[in-house]
Amino acid sequence: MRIAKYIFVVVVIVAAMAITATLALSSEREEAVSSVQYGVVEDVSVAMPALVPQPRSIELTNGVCRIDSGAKLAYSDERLRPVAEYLASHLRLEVSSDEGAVVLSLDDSMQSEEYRIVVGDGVSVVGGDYGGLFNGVTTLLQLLPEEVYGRVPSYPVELPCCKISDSPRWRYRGFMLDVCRTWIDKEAVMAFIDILAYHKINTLRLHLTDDEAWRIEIKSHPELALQGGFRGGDSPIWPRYGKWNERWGGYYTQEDMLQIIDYAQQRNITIIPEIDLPGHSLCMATLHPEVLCDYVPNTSRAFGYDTRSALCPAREENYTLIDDILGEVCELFPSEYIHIGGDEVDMAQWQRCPRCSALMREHNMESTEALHHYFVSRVTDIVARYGKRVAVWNEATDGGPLADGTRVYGWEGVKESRRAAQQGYSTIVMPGQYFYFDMKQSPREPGHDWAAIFDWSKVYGFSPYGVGFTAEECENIYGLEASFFSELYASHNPESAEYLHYQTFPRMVAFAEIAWVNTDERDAESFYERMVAHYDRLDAMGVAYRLMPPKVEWVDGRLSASTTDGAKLYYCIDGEDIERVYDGAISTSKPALYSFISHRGRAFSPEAAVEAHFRTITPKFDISSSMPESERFTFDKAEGYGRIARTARAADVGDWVMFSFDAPVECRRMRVATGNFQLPRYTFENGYVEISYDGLHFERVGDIECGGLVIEAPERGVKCVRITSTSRGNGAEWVSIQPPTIWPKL
Ligand code: TNX
Repeated sequence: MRIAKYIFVVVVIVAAMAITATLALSSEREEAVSSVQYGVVEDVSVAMPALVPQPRSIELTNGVCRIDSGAKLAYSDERLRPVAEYLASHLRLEVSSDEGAVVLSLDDSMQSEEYRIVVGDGVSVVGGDYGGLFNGVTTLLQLLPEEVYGRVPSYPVELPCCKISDSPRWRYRGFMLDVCRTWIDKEAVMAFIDILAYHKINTLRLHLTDDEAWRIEIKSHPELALQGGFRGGDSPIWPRYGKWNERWGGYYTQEDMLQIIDYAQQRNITIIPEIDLPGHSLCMATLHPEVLCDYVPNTSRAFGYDTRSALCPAREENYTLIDDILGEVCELFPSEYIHIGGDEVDMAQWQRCPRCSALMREHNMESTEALHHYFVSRVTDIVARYGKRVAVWNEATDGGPLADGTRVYGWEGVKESRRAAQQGYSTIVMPGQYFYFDMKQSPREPGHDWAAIFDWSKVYGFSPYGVGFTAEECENIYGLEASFFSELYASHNPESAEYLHYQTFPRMVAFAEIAWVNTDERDAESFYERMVAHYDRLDAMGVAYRLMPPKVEWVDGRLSASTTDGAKLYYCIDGEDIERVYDGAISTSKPALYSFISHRGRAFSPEAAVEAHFRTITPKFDISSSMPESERFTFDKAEGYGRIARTARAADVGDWVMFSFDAPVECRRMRVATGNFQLPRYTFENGYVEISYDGLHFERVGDIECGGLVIEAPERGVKCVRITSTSRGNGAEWVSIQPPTIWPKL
């Protein structure tokens, strides 16, 4: 992009000289020149900007094409009006249906989603269909200065004369957004659709229902969204994941959803809805306890991943309810497929259910997997009656072959994705260890880690053959999908897009590349260069992507830091809350005191430092509590710093957990917490922390957040820390207790 800017300056100078010369000419000539709104400047050439994803073929021809603000944007076919308007809104050019500097058209002999661009004396974008043309337009935007993403191009704009031909490897380049665990409103979804569209993603699957929420209006059962869209406060749905004290959430009305669908369609994105059945249905079951196997309404408080959440497959009325729901869903969404879930069903409840047993006997079913198969088949029939097909998570195939045309999403791993493909299903490959962007990007960053800890480079490294798919299996891959499950977003300021962006970008850039480009060959270094050049565009789009951690070195008493992604470096001295600009090596005998971070635009890196900065210590301590310890997860599990411990019952107001050290611990920082390591689950929902230097006198140091608290710079050696609950229950039958994390004095 820098070269392009340099050339731009040259062109402006050349243009200025030309204008000066023109002034000397006759008035008729003057008129002719000023009416030229676009054209080629031949004696100037310009480097091709870095394009992501990389097009199949690029040929650079001579010169640059200059376009003025008075130029028009024309389209050849009424069907192309939405994409013409889309492009015009970025370029701020007038749309015309006859002639223009930029012409959009269709060529039926080309494939779906294929396009070609010719930049010469004007710009022509030709698509095999609407999608093809849209793809071409997203490439055209990348040929232009990045200001187009802010919709403020400064005219004239210059783009290199070239010919580009391109088409995607996979017909389905998807992204799944979990809007349940964290409520993501209509505007935020649209804003994210914009960013996805710039990367040629063509499917957005909305995970609309789960244990924690129901996010889509169902007119025949309005309570599902009206009540199920909110948790906490006076809602019957229990609060979770850091939003404890308020009624929190929302849902999409059908009208909202139509707007989202339209908005996405203009951007070549199909919205696929997911109604997660029969598991992950605790929200629905809280509102309608009768859907469960257990007849007795089960009103005890429940939590995410709760085992009482599976619908009873043997309760006939459930199919009527599902029919009502899916009837509306099928009508609302134009997509061919409706995702009906099928993941993580706890079948123990079916095993205990007399109704399920009777049904199994009646149909000679030998396993609860067969019962699951029965359920999925019944729902498939319902969906088929509305003219649609079903998509399911991979576990749904465990009970036997599913109806022709069923699409399977392989999420548990590569093996499961391959199995679906071997069995002949149209398969979406989305193994968690490559494509779950709720996973951490390095060990000390936020995120889950059950599938893997990985950054963009692992995503970029994925190729079907590389992970063992055979050519035959590849035939059945319909596409790839990346995803963002949002349990952890709720406690990371969900009112801003920052956490969503940070987790998904630039991993999503790498994903867009491999889902598009038709090769299994990878060159991470050159891709990285292209990706960093693309950061100019992400900045202009306002994406808060993750930068690589700065590289930090301490050599001969000098501490230095560097980045490779064009970001600015800052450093912090431990104990101070100031970010200073880093402008050269720091002479110090205490490198561990310093930590570094980088920023550019809204993007930022994780903290980096010499290893000693992160070192923690493990002094001996004891846990005591007003609650008895669990038999299995005894307190000594946490006392050994290895694992977490549990209490044997839920907390009540006034319950406490105390950490008592054998000897007072001098430290610069200490974190004490209830709950699990990554997710605020099994915590004290509300409470406060007290510290004692002598084991007798306690002083309050703060309220807990997400179950714990970081105590900064204790004045003296810490003898005890006590966490006290100020609320009753936490949605589980126990409280988890983590070992403290203690950073020594530096
Ligand atoms: C597994 S993906 C799940 C989700 C969680 C996710 C967290 C799937 C079918 N089930 O319910 O949110 O892991 O990474």
